[in-house]
Amino acid sequence: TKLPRPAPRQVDPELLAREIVERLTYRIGKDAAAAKPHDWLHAVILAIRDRVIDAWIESTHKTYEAQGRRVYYLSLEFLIGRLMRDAASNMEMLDDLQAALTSLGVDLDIIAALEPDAALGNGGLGRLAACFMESMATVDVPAYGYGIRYVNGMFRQEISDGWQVELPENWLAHGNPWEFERREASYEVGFGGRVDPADGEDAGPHQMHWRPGERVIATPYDTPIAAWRGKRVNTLRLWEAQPIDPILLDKFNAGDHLGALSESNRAEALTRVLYPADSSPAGQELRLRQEYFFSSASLQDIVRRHIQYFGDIRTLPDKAAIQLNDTHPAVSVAELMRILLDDHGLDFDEGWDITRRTFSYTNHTLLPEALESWPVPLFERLLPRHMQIVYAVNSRLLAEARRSGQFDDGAIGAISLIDEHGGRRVRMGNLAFTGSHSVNGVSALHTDLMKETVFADLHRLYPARINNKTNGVTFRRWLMQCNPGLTALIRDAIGDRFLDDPEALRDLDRFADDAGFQERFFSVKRANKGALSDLLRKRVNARIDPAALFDIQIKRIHEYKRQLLNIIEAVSLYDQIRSHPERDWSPRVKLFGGKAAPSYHNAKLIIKLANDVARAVNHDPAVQGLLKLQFVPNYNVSMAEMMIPAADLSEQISTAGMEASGTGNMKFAVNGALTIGTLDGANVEMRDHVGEDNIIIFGLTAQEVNERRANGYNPGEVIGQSRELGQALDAIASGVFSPDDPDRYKALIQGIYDHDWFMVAADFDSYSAAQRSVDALWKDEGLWAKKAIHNVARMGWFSSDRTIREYATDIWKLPA
Ligand code: DL6
Repeated sequence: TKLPRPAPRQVDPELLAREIVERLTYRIGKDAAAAKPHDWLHAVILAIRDRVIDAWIESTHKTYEAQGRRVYYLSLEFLIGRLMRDAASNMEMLDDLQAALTSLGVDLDIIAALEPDAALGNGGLGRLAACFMESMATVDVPAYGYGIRYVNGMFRQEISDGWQVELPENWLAHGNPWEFERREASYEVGFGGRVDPADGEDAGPHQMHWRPGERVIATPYDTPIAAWRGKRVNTLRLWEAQPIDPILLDKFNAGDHLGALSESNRAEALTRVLYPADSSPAGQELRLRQEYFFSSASLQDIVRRHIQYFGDIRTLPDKAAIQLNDTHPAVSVAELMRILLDDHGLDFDEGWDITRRTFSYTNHTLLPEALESWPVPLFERLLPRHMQIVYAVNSRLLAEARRSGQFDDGAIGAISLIDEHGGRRVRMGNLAFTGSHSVNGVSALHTDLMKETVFADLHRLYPARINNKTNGVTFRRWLMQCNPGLTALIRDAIGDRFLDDPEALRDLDRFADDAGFQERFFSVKRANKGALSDLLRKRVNARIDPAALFDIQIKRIHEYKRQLLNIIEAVSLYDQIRSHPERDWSPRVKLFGGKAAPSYHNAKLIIKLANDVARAVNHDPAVQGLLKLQFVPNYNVSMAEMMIPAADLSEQISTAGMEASGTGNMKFAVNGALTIGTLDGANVEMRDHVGEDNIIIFGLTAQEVNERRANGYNPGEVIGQSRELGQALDAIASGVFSPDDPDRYKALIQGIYDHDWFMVAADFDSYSAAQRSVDALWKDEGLWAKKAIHNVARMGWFSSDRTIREYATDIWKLPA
């Protein structure tokens, strides 16, 4: 039977204005005269949301009717940022919205700035998940994203006396009009307790009965994610932990008011905070509890949906493709096995076959400290049934490896799910690898290195499993929304085709030499730089000249990303300008932004150093108008949307072999910044696409880094041969920039002399020479513009739509 559905809505400014006022009146309970900017924001979001919901319901019907395979993207992080402009633009109602608000006397920019950033992620991995959600909708992949609804997402960074201070960011303070609580789809998630053999005559040989000692409720909140042109709307389902008994009345009545709430507090703590660790596991019980909590709730939901629509658990792999975004959800492999064995009575081999055909896994880092593993006693205490399953999988895995006759004891040890060195630990990477039919890296170089390093032995055992899927970014947010000036200029030149097919940007190539186009290109860039300068003046009272070269490094602060190399080079440049004021220097503004994990001492010290150097340089009249440094506090998605369109030079200078891909590198290039970078991560493929004349590459390759490390690299000797490097290091180490605490940077700099794991000294001269070539190029406006335009024109391949199409065809086996 056909059930009634509302008629599709029209969009025109007048109607939209009426709808906004209606939402304001009946949903928020205010009239226009009393409404505050936040009320308008919510009323506007509700009006946009209604249109998104129409398309959402339509998409859900379409998916059910198709009876096809759905994708489930499990990720502990979704760094989605603001949604209002994104949704309005994707629903093609931004112009009408602007007109509607103008007629109501409301400024869109003012209310848009009030929307909090949903910062449920640390950096690249979480932002990639957000781009993928939008691209999956856009390329018409029926998908659910599953994650955690953290109350406090990424911390707010303040800079106090140059030091990072972490404060809680409360994105839910004014409520969240985007989400829908779905209590009816709640599940219980257990921890601890004991495991008994399953009773009953028809119990399978591998069936067990887990009796958890503790239980919490997982309640989902759904956010619709709209495709470009509203073609499909998918769901981001985030879990919140709730207690089974919100209050223990007997304790309360006995006068123990705090004790009565203890269970409630314990449950709520589970989804309270995002771990602010990037590339290193938090190493805490709560983190493992979070991982299992969202994995179990998501798996229960997926299996429930499958049984409801298809009836037979054995067809799960035909209808569900579950992508593990790094190892954070890797315990899902054991959880699905538990469900198949214990709840559905399948035997082990059949369960394992279904599991492997359902899961696939993406690796995002080779850094040893980021390869998650959990102490066996902790894993066993928290997840006793899963521990049994891990052991059972492991014994089969190791038997298979032995049978293959390819491995000695050392290699068998590397394949094992249990790391036997020191304390015994469960290796989550190996579990994810073994339990998946596909394992992918995120750039060509990274994938090659995966095969040679962390997964070398597993790769030998399963040579067809590793594949590459180079990352991408959504051009809707990272070009069309964040850079409307450039988007309009491109449309003017080559028409609208690139809006639907980013590869069509290639048509812009023929304008690279056109002086008139170059001039218009520069004037868009100058306007973006002006807007950023205004913002920084308001935020941090910085005075920066939009005519200078904007040289920007924004990303998490990490030694391998080498903000330190950039700062040391700035110190050296500062020295050179002072020594040779007569030279024709190119005026530069160096901008830094990024957060350091709170427990990462050196990263926090690097932030302080950036601020110390900035203070000295910015106050020195000798370099006025030639060099300026600014650390931009609280870098987040919204700040990236301002900084990237304003950049002339993008710093992608990680130690080769250490950055898995990078995605900031792509965002800058498509917005017309030139990249100065190493041959690391996706920089390698960017060079291939934009052409080596249009990117500034320097430094050791990944292979050379390896060789240097293997052959007894001597940084002291390298420093001895570079006067400029030696002087800059001495200045920093001797307290020139920290007169209040002259020894502040001694140990940091000594680390470069002693071991220099990140090859700062080895790459310094090459980096410095590359920077001087940038200075020279800056003086040739025409040539600079030509290269920048080639970058915009040739970056279409780095759209996350392309990446998602590759996942869909190669891994999820969806019809093309
Ligand atoms: O794949 C997304 C992103 C890459 O672009 C970065 O190069 C990589 O560092 C980042 N990895 C992480 C690692 N976290 N863990 N585990 O964020 O992934």
